[in-house]
Amino acid sequence: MLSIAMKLLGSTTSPFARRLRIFLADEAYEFINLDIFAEKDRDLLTKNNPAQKIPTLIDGEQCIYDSRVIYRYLASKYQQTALTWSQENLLTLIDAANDSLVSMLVLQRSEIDTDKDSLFFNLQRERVEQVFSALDKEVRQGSFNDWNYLTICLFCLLDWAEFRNLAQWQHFSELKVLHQKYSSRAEVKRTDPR
Ligand SMILES: N[C@@H](CCC(=O)N[C@@H](CS)C(=O)NCC(=O)O)C(=O)O
Repeated sequence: MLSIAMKLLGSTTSPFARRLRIFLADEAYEFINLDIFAEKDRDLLTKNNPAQKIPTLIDGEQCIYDSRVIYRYLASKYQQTALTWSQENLLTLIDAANDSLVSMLVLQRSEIDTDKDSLFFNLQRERVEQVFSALDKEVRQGSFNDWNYLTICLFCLLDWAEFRNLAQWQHFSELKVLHQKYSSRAEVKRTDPR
């Protein structure tokens, strides 16, 4: 029986999809680039994930939603060690900033002025700044010394925030060094959304 190839539903611009595309750089899988706001692609997305979010992984009969769960699935499939609790917390920080910035982008696309001084926008800006500050300290303390999934996630957040011009992190010197250090990797360049 032919085995069904692994497929990742994503988009070339999604930072959540990019982390998995980089992680899967040396694996055999098909990347399906969706325009998630276009009707045809939306149908395919909804059929596979009623939450209508990317990334979504299809591995044979198994469909997995959410980058965090997809990573757990892949780490188990490729027999990689699970994230430690500290790494899980760092991933929560990265995801919190990423989610806030995705919300801000969708609001901007809904023609809402996100520069306004109002509670929702202020909360997102404050969260993102606090997360960047905490991550900058963690980089200094060595938590991101290896090019592993966690570092990939941080890189994708920083690079996407810059690409979409959603938040400034360049004044954090450790984040800046980390971003520069990994920008020239082949799998990073291959997945550059610009
Ligand atoms: N927690 C999710 C977040 C994924 C996410 O927010 N993806 C965005 C694209 S970058 C999305 O699908 N947005 C669709 C929408 O908000 O309607 C994960 O880690 O996979």
